[in-house]
Amino acid sequence: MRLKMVLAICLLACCLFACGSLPSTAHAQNLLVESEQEDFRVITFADGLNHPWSLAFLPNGDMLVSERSGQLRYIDDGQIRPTPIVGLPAVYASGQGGLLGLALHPDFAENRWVYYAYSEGNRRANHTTLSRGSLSEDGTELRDQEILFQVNFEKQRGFHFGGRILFRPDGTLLLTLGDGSMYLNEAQNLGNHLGSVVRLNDDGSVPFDNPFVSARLAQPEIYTYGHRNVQGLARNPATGSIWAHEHGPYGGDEINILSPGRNYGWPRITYGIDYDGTPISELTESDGMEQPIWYWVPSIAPSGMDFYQGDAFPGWNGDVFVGALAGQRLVRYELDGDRIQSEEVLLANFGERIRDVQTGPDGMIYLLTDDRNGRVLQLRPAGQ
Ligand SMILES: [Ca+2]
Repeated sequence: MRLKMVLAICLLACCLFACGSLPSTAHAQNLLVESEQEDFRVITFADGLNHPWSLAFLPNGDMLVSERSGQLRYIDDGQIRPTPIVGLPAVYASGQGGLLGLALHPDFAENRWVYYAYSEGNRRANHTTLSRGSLSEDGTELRDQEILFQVNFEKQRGFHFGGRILFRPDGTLLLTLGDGSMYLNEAQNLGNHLGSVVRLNDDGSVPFDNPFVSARLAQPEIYTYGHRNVQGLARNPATGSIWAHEHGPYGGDEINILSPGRNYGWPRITYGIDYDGTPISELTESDGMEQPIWYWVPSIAPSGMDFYQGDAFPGWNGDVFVGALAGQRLVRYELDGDRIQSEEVLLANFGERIRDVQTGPDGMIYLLTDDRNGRVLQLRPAGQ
């Protein structure tokens, strides 16, 4: 990126922070960014969303967006329908909890199934749940709701729910979970689902080939464990590997490649320390525990991840993009198979917490910003 562009973005960002009363549609509208491989514009595609969390594209190009406060919104040509989709259950919307990840069934065009993760319960007893409902043809209602999975541990307070959902080519799905924050040691306990990623059939039943189906005292849904709070999940199309990133404590956010039955170490090994400065573990590695393929010190608080494949940005094909909340950036990694070769920080002076990253059917990249007046941003080639 040329220096003058950096300066221009810094100046814009400074102005925006100074002018905090600007309506969100005014800020960073149609910003031009020059970067290593592609020059692009950042367009406000839709705004007025209450802490949007997850974005899913329908086959017709329309979008569904979850709002953490519990609404599921339908976006039609950049217009958010004023009435949220009806039929969703009550969610426990507090702290990091609420309506979280979305995914469409691979056969959505036939069965209209929308899968969604959320926290339910109350301050003293809550857990992550996965449900599905069938979206009416007019997109106004979710029908035939079914609860497919619930974490078997009632935790307190609104932290570390995970909440990303990914369908694999074999028709099963993965759901990421968190350690519940006050229960970090439970991430090593296979007797409950805290701190794990679970694998389910599309109807919520347990796949026969899950790694712990025959293990005594282990929950059969568990696919991987030893995670802290996983909020990014995507499949590398070049290798078929499943990538997941998770929030560390103070430092030590990680990207891991998920392999069935493996232990990713939290809290026994970590590259982070606790928020009060005390060590969580002296160890960064240990036998029988997987190493991350990438970690961030200091933390960026990663959320959302997608591998880019599309025609709009040929220079980015095969790259993986990661959003960041506290780090307020979009990060791009160039890969060789499952190895990260280089990192480029994008939108670093943009002043937005990024919650989700998705490639659209049009090849544009879409981001959700985490804010009370959250937006859908579109990254489009500079010349368009
Ligand atoms: Ca780890």
